[in-house]
Amino acid sequence: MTSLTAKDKDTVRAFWAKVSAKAEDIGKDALARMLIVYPQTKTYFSHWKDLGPDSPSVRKHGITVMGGVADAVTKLDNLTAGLLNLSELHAFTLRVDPANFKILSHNILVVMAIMFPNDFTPEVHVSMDKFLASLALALAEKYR
Ligand code: HNI
Repeated sequence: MTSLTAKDKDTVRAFWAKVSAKAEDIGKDALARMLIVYPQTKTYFSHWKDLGPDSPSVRKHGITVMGGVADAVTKLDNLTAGLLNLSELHAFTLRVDPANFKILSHNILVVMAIMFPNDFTPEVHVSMDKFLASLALALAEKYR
């Protein structure tokens, strides 16, 4: 996994500055999309009453997840250390299969491309893809 270049980091920070105001909508849509397109992920949310796109639980958790992404954007220089607690939570408490991190990251990219077609250039796409892959890797750190 190639690490993030200085250019990637600048691109991620600049793009995030543009889209972060819509982080709640991105998170909600990405989570709702993940639950529909990858139904096996529903097992982690069986305690929720409603898993539909308009469910308050999905909206609330979409906000939570994007809070984690926003935090990661501030820790681009050391995602592994920065996300250690979150990795522990997902590995030991929530027991989320790390393969799902890539799945959610993919859905976040798809939603960003839909919501910001002009800003989501191929250059932004590659840097955001590398950032979210590094985020997934950092979250999987405690599984090793
Ligand atoms: Ni995740 C809780 C961030 C991927 C299942 N998740 C959180 C919290 C954050 C978070 C932040 C709240 C922690 C706390 O309460 O202190 N999750 C992220 C991020 C990603 C991610 C940044 C990847 C981009 N989580 C996933 C995936 C799944 C997942 C892929 C399962 C498919 N996460 C959960 C569950 C919880 C959770 C389940 C607890 C939710 C609840 O109801 O308490």
